Amino acid sequence: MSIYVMSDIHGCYDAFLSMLEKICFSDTDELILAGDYIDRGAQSCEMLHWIERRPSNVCVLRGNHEEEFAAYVELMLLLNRREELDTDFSSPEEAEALYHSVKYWICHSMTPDSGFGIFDVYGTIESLLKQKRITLGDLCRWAEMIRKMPYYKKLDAGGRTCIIVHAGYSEWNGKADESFESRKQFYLYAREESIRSGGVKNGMVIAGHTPTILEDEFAYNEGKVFRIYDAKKDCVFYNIDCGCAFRNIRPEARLACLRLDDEKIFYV
Ligand SMILES: [Mn+2]
Repeated sequence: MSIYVMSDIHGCYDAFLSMLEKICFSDTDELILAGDYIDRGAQSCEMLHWIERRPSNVCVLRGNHEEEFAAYVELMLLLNRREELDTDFSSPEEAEALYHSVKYWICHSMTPDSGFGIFDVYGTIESLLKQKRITLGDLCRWAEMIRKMPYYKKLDAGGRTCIIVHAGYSEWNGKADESFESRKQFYLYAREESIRSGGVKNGMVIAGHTPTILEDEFAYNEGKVFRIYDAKKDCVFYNIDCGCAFRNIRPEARLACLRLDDEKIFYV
């Protein structure tokens, strides 16, 4: 009976399945996934289907890529309503037509600084529509599933208060960090601020979001899990995003899994 944590699978469904096999994940174990299941890798659809049918001992947290996916679906629904397009929720063709209307709308009526200028940045929705023939009904169901994903999970790990979150966590009231508008933003987007401004007293923060293959980032660790202890805060910080979606261009990139019980790390 163990607790495992993974993050930033980014459409690497095969690697994810290999990891479950490697750790011999069973019904008596618990798995916490710290977000970013989609985009970059080729198997976003497989990940969405797996999450939808996940067993009850798997906890799925929200990543910035899920948050953005749900916002894109919201944008499609907004245009569908506003222009009275009356898209059939069970038709792949009509979902694709709506997608192109949104793209056109974005290009022609929105200015980049209006804040709406971005849509389907990674082309994930487009490939789901074209290659997997998904419908607007599927997209809405997944957006709904995302809205139910919590931002973080708190548990006790060997006497430490352990927070698992996509990017960063701070205990302080108000803003976690000056450069973030809200706490939600910090949970989803913090990078080195996660360690600089975040943390839990007598605790542990396990996050992903910033691949440890990026030389310019604080958490750079040649594609291995990054761990640092801050004595002042008495907090252990983990970055477990080892950049698996970059495997084709970076041989050191891989998927990592942390077993909380003994802090053992597995790689595939
Ligand atoms: Mn992320």
